[in-house]
Formats: sequence, C-alpha cells, structure tokens
Amino acid sequence: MPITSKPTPILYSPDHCLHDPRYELENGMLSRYQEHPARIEKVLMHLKQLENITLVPPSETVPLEILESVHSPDLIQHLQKESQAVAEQEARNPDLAPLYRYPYIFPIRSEMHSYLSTSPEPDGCFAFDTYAPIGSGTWRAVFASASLAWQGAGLLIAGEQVAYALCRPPGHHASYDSIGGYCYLNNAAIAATRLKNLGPGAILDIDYHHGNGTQSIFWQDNQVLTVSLHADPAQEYPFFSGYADESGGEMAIGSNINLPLPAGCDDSTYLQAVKVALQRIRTFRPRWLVLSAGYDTCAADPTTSFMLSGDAYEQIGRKITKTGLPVLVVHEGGYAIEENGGLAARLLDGLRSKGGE
Ligand code: SP5
Ligand code: ZN
Repeated sequence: MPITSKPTPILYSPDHCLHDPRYELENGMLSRYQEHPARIEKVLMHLKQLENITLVPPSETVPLEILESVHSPDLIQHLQKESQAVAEQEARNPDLAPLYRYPYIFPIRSEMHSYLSTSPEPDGCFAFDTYAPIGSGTWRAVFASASLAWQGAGLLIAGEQVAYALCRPPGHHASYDSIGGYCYLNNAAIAATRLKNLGPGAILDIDYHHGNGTQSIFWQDNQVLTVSLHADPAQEYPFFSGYADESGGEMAIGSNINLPLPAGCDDSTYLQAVKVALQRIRTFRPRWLVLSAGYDTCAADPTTSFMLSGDAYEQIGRKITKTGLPVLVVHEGGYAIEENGGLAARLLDGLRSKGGE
C-alpha cells in the first residue's frame, strides 16, 4: 500500500447484536444457530487493526421506497409487525425472552395463502425455510444491515474505489417476497439498486451457498449481471436453485451466471472459476461491482466442504482489482468465527493491491 492512498471505509453498526437467535433446526433437533453476533464482532476487531482503514458509523438509512422496490411491501410490513408482536409477547411474559418465531406452516397450495397470511401464524407465507426466525430486535437489525449496504453504495457513488459493509444479518438468500438461510433483506441487492445510478453493474457472489435471492431479484434486469460461485446445489443448500442452466429471464437472457463447484473444492479449482466469472463480468462492461463475500468456502468452516486457504482470498481480491471497477464488499456468510477476520483482511489486501498478480 502506498502511504498516499486514501483509507478504506469499513461500515459497521452495532445494531446487528439485536438479532441473536439461539437455535436452528437440524433433522428434528435443535442445534446452535450458526449465524451469531460474534461473526461480525470478530471481523470488526480484525479489520480495525489494519493500516489505512477508516471505521464509518451508520449515518444513512435505506429509504422505504427503495426497500419496497427490492422487497414486497407485505414482506417489509411482516418483518416490522412480527418483531413488534414478539416484543409485546416478551413484555407480557418476560420469562419467554429471548423469543423467536419460527415458521412451521408452509402454504404450498395457493388457496392456503390468503387465509394463512391474515392468521395469527403467517410466518410461513414469507419464508422458504426455518433458518430465518424473527425476534423482537430482528427488524432493527436487518434494517441497520440493509442501511449499511445502502450507505456503502453511496460511498462508491461519491468516488471511493473500495468499501466494506459489515452487514449482519446476511442477505443473499432473501428474495423479493421470502426470507430464509439466515437472510431477511437482500443487502447486496439494495446496494446494487443505488449503484445503478452509475450505470450497469455486476454482483459477484462468492459465498459457499448459491445466492438464490439475489439471482431472483435481478432475474429480469438486464442492467445487473449476477454471477454466483457456489457448492453444487444438487448436493448443497439451497438445493432448489444455483444450477448452471439458470441464465436469466426472457427480459435479461445471459444476465445470470451460475458456476456450481464440486464438494471439497480447492484453491486452484476455485480460482479458475473466479477467472471465468471475471471474464464474463468484463464482457458485460459494468461500471461497478458488488461483492457478496461469504467466508464459508474456507477449509475451517464447520458447516461446509470447500477447502480454501487464506491465500485464496487475497488472490480473489487481486483478480477483482485488475478489473479496475469500484467494489463494494457486502458481508454474507462464514461460520468459522475465529478465522473470518483474517480472511476478510486477506480479501481486502487483495482488493487494495496495485495491479499485477
Ligand atoms: C448466508 C448463509 O451462508 N446461509 C446459509 C444457510 C444454510 N445453512 C444451513 C444449511 C444446512 C442444511 N443441512 C440440512 C441437513 C438435513 N439433513
Ligand atoms: Zn453461505
């Protein structure tokens, strides 16, 4: 890093701690919820110690009309109402706190929808799995997370070359009208919506899991190229999307690219796929890049199969830098809590490298 370069903004809000479910469901048993506040706190501690960074506190919130273009107004209202309802339930019965509502009735036939959505148990109308429970602080946490992504996009528009939004909860599994996979609001999509003011752009998703929500939000949008590298959905969550033949809606054919990778994927296979992804991105001639950065691809991750080393993240960053695009990093998954800070630092080192490999 030359001493003259500008400090890199790291956006952080403490409000993510308001969302802290204890459990997720695994084969009928409860296990510890993997998407834990410590994930972000540890990354923050690590990035804070880097040279030439500036910690940026929240100073902007995502406008409601933007939220209601990326997500259905019904979903937004549902998140607000459920958090409020849980807060009231906890106030009536403090012994229950912290209380999280999990969907358990899924209206898989359309006639079930209208009745369920106005019933006391509507959660399944807005969720595709059980991994996104709602507690009293969930709305505030997800709104703060989305707002960081929005603010980060603003920094790129103002001329920053790299910014890192420490979003939590993550967002890439959240679609227009459904939540799941620890995700509620699609932070990357919200950032991209602001960045479209600069012209067409790309979202590159390097989380271990397919970014099904991001894919679906931009499915018919030929101004946003969505590219996702992930574990083969034939073997891994989310199973229902992420296949190589999903290439965009009829309004935007070719604007979605999925690169599924085999279980156990190592650095060289992964970096080859990054190269392919970046070639496709260059061809699209974007003006900006949102990087949905998950670290659940690392060898130490307790929930996944890929074997990436720390060096791989720096190489990913270097390859991206060579596109010359301004990059907003949006934090997604990654459950090796002790490792993720170091990996985020390596990625950022790569993103701040000057040119050559
Ligand atoms: C943002 C992100 O990384 N979300 C990941 C959400 C999925 N995590 C858990 C998937 C585990 C599926 N295991 C099912 C085993 C059933 N036999
Ligand atoms: Zn993931």
